[in-house]
Amino acid sequence: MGRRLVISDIHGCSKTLNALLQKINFTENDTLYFLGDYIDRGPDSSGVLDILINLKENYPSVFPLSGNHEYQMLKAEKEYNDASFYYFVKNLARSKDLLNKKRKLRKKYLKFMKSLAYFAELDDYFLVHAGFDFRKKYPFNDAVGMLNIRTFKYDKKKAKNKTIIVGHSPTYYKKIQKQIKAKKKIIYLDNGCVYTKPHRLYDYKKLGKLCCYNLDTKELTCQKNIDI
Ligand SMILES: [Mn+2]
Repeated sequence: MGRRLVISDIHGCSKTLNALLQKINFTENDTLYFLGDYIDRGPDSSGVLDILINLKENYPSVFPLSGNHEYQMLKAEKEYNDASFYYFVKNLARSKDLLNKKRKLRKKYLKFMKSLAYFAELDDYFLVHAGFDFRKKYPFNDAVGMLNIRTFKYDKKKAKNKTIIVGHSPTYYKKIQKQIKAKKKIIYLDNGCVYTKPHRLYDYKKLGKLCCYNLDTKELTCQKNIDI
């Protein structure tokens, strides 16, 4: 039996992702889930998408989910005019490398981002970028909630008593370990790999790693950021 592995927010850190894939020794026998937020902030959004597109093409057991950054990029591409779209990508998202010479999203990235599911349900887990707003009648149809919610209350019935693995909210390394050890029903896996410098909200010394969680052995393997 292969492993079931989950990797959270990569944010343009392609070297760090490659190093983590090496470290976990990913093979075709493994099932690998990604929790979204592949692009923006870091230096190489296109490089991260290239890795994921390549993985997905070569391994049927790789499942990338959408994050709020992919969702926002698609929304901007659809709704903004040319000038404001370029401003958004260059200055706000900071992922100009996703564009072609005409300042449009490159087709392969557009196609990939459009293909992303919002959550995955396994026998014993739900995987989702941010979480579920269980106050809603249909939390699994609520894209905005699944991609953006910060804290949410676990609902045993709606979650079918399954453990929920989320990214999105930078979580200190020790806290990630604690949640796993305590067998929490919600596990925040994002150690904010792009936060490698002093930050107004976070203690960056407790962040800066890209983590991979093994859903069966509960083992956590992390790679320190090597992109920035
Ligand atoms: Mn996010």
